[in-house]
Amino acid sequence: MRRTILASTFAATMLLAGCGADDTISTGTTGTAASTSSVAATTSAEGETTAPATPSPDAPEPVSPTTTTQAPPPAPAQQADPVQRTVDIIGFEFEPGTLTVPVGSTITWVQKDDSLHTVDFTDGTESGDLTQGQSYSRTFTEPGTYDYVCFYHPRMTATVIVE
Ligand SMILES: [Cu+2]
Repeated sequence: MRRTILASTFAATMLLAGCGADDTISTGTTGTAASTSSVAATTSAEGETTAPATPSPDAPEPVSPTTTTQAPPPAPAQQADPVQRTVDIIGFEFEPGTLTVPVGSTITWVQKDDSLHTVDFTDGTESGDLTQGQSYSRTFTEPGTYDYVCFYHPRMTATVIVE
């Protein structure tokens, strides 16, 4: 292609040169240069199609200056603070029927019925007779489930859960 252009241009130049006109020869030379430049530009554009730059995948990891810091020792099992709770004995029921408290808590039963009631635990702890207005307290120092019943009214059952 390029050689053909040059050859034909050369031939044309020679033909024009044969005419003996200097101006014509100069024009032919300029045309040849333009064609060559155009071909060179195209080749250069194709050669510059290089792969796009990719970001570096191996970025350095941040270095922590406090790698020697030790974790604090594990805190001892956190026990909830003991509380004071009240259970009403009213309407031939313990209210609430189930009460959950932390270890060390104290529960007070308040007898509000016009009848005799007791708080008798299955572990043997008993309140004795409670008349209206009397109360009975027990402190629970060990976790567990404490069922109790009224001595006079076996249907009156309830539970204390100590955690
Ligand atoms: Cu009772």
